[in-house]
Amino acid sequence: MQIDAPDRVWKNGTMIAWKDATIHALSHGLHYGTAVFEGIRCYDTQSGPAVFRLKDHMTRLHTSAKAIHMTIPYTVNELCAATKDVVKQNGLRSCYVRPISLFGVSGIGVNPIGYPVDTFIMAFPLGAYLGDDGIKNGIRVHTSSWRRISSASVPATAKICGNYVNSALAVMEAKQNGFDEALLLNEHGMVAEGSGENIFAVFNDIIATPPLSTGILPGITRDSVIRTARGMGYDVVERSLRRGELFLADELFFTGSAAEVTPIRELDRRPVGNGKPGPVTKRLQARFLDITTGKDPEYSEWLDSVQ
Ligand code: PPE
Repeated sequence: MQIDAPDRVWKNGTMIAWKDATIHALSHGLHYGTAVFEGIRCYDTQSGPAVFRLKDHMTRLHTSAKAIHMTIPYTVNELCAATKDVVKQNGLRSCYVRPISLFGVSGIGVNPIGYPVDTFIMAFPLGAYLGDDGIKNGIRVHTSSWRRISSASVPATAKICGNYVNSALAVMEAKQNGFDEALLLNEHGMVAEGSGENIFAVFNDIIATPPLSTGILPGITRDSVIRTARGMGYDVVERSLRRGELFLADELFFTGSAAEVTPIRELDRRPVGNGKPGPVTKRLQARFLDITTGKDPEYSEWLDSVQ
């Protein structure tokens, strides 16, 4: 996915030029995947740009770091302030924010304890992650031959860069097979998540999504959708789902900071429902858009104004 490079990037407390936002080739995070990141959206609202659930994302960055024994030398509040600064200094209104912290250079070897930690925060405009047609009409998904990495091997529920080789393999396979996105099952064959999204299924107006114990990323969009759907009167259950059950669902959709609420119109060459985004998905998608763009006062605390 192409992006337009902004002017400035935040690195370890100072603003630098985009072209200088580089890392050394011997960085531990590059060699061994020992880095953690976030994906956050900032929306254009009536009161200026506002970042969606910024504090929750930065808290998750810290939690992910803890899982790999990394101490980010900036507090959650400092990272939130830095994010707003990056958005402001680049004159952005609606954009995607990508913070990343990695173990840098010290020597060679797998153990990074005592290595320096570098933190970058980038922000740039980003359209619909799964395409304009995808967010409107739904996407075509296939079940990956790759299983979601197990929490028995790595902290799979943390947003660790190395974990994403699993996602990259799955999405490459999906694209090569002519699909838009992959769905991964976990090591026990239960439905887990997309390469960069959580999944929801609708059965007779009951909304189901795999529990965190499946080994999925605890998505902030997932949490937002669960809470708003319950507030709208829907029954939302977190329960294990089998692949076969998904073919019986009336509706399926993905959630993610990048993907937002994206309908799934086809799974493994079977139409979902009538092959068009269903009413529940459309209601939740519209509600999510209202909330993120500041048109819904009920969840205004989820928006952090950049001004
Ligand atoms: N599962 C995975 C594996 C995942 O990467 C994401 C976010 C989610 C679920 C949804 O989590 P949340 O964003 O908190 O609702 N994926 C990020 C990275 C996408 C990318 O291409 O990079 C994102 O959406 O920002």
